[in-house]
Amino acid sequence: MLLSKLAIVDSTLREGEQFFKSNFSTGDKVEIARALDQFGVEYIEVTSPTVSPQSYQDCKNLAQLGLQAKVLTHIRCHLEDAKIALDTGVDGINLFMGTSKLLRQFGHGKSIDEIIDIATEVITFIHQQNPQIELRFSTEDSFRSFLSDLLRVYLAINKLGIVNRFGVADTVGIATPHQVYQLIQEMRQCFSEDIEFHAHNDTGCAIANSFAAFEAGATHIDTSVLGIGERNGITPLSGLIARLYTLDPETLNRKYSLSYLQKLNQLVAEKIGLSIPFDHCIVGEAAFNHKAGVHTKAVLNNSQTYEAINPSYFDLNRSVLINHKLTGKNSIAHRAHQLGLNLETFQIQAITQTIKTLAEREKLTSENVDEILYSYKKNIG
Ligand code: HCA
Ligand code: CU
Repeated sequence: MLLSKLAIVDSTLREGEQFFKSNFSTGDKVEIARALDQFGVEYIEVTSPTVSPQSYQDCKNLAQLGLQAKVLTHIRCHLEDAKIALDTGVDGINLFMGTSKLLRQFGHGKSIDEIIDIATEVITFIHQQNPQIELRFSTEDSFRSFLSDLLRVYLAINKLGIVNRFGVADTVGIATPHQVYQLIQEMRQCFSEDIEFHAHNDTGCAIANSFAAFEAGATHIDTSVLGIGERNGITPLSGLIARLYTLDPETLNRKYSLSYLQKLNQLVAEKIGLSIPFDHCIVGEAAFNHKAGVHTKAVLNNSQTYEAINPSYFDLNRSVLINHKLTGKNSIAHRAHQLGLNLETFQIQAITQTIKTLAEREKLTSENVDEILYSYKKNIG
């Protein structure tokens, strides 16, 4: 699968609404949708209009914003839901239905044959009402479903010749990258329609699983900003972007406004009342900090030595930290040079030793380091 052809289905406004801290107002939804559009995701998935009268209004409103991104809504595979969704003017409808034994027994209570019958009825109805609408059918809890059941459902629906894409959902975040690769590859061999993948992050594999899906031929990957969603969420947009960056930064940069990623994350973080996690890919506070002397020396010579991702694509800066006991003479010399201080090697060595000794005893700031450098120069000068 080519990176240029991959589409991101961002579900911050659907799966993200299921996050325990989310409570987006109409205004929040519009702001987030516009920000996602500015970043350049291809699709924006929004909460089902059947949830409440306000969700219905919001869905309609978002569909009419005139965004570049296609607006999708996500509904149960029910005729009643489909009628309401059709009324909102969305570009596409994402249908889903559980196929695992657990969901069939304790969720909707339907057999595989009944699932096929209902899906056929709903899909045919939607197509009759609006042949232009983009349709996706997804099996919920795909990785705890029998492969034979999944293929039976996909192939029966595919015969209708209506659905644009089939979805695979790792609903409880249980799949491994290997399993994801195998399932998508199997599907790829059975039909040529697009394939969407939705990964939960319960075992920390959401980004790796999404990438495995892409490698096996998935055409659409679901994300949410900061990964927000049910429990601990789904594939975070920044994580997917980081993973894809390593393939081909230039293509990625042409597809998306990478320099807007930080603002988009900040906006969503603000709306849910949390800060961006320090270790979040690209936009977390720690992402571009270099510390140990061995690292800082090499990074100052060539940043690629210890960076898979160049922060400048994202309008971010790297920090080379020198105010600690792990610091080294090369980084101190670099800082002295930046400050316009001309010091001999033996002097730099002495200053480095002073900084290391002091840092063992107390917390030093970068300003402290600069003061030490200035005062050394003054005393000897
Ligand atoms: C959920 C549904 C879903 C649907 C994914 C999809 C999941 O349990 O809330 O439509 O592809 O994780 O299975 O988000
Ligand atoms: Cu989900």
